[in-house]
Amino acid sequence: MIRALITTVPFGQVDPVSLSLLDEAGVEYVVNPIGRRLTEEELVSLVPGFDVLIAGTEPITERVMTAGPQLRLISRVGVGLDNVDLLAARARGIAVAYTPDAPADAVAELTIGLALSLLRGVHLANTAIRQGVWKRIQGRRLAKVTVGVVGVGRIGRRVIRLLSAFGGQILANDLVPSTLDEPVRWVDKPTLFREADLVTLHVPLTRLTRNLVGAKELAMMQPDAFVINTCRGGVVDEAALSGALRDGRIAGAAVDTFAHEPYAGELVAVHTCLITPHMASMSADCRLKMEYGASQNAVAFLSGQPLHELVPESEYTMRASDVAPEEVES
Ligand code: 8YV
Repeated sequence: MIRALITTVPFGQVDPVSLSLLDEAGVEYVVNPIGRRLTEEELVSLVPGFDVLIAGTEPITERVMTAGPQLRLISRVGVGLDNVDLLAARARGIAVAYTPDAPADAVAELTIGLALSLLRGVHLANTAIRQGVWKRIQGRRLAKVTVGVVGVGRIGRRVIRLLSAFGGQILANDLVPSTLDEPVRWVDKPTLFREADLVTLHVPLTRLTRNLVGAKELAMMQPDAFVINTCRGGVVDEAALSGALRDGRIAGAAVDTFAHEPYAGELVAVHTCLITPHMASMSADCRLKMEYGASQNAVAFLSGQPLHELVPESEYTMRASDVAPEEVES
C-alpha cells in the first residue's frame, strides 16, 4: 500500500474530489493532524513510513528526507519551492512536482484587492471606526498612480493584466523584459522603487531575493508610497519595513507572507501595515485546482505515467548555482 502524508491544510474542504482521486488510486493518506503549517521537527516525526508528501510550505529539508527513507515524491500544492531542498531530494532520487499555474489568478486578484485597500485606506478606516473614530479617509485610485511590479512571471503577468484595466502607469522589472500585451515601462529596480507609488513583489525566495526590499530600497521610495508582499516572507526585510512604517518613511504596506509563519512579529502592532495570514491562494477555486493538481501529479507518478508538472531542470540548476533570474537587473 502506498502511503501519502498530506501536510498542507486545509485539504479537501472545498471539494473532497482530490481525496477521492487518491482513494481510487489505492493511496492511503493521512491529513496533517496538527492542522497548521508543520515545523521541521514535527515533519521529522510524522514522515517515517510515507512514500509521498502532498506538501504545503513547511520546511522539507535534508533532515526530513533522512527521517523518511521511503519518500519517493514530494508533490507541492502550489508554486513556491523555497521550502524544498531540491538538491537533497535529487540526491535521494525523490521526485518533486508542483502546480505552478494554479495559484496565479487568486494571488493576482488578492494583490489588486490589497492595492485598492492600501490606496483608499480601507484598513485604517476599519480599525479607526472600531475605536470610535469616524474619519473619512481621502485616498487615491489605481488609475491615478504608478504601480511597480517586481517579478513578471506567472503571477506578475496576471497582476499587470488586471492593473492595466484600471488604466494607471505600470513599471516592470525582471531578468529579461518579456513581451506583454499591456503597456508597461521596463525599468531597473532603483528606478522602480523611486518612481512607483505602489510596489508589488512577485519573485520566488532565493538567496539573492532575500531582503530584496530592505532599508536601502525603502529609503528610495516616496513617503506616500506603499509595498505589497504576496510572494514570500524573507523577500522583504520585516524589521526594516516595520521601521520605515513607524517613522512614516513610507505610507503603508500589505504583507501576506512572512519569514516565520504563523506570524506574530512586530508588524502586527504597526497600524499602517495591512496583514493577512498567507491567504493569497485561499480562494475556493484555487485551493481545488492546487489540491487536485498535486493529487493528480501523485497518482500519475505512482502509476508510472509522465508527469506534466515535474519541477523543471532549470530549478535544480538555479538552486545549484544559487542564482535566481529575477535578481539580474533588466
Ligand atoms: C501555498 C503558496 O502553496 O503556491 C505557493 O507557493 O505559497 C501557496 O499557494 C499554499 O497555501 C499551501 O497550502
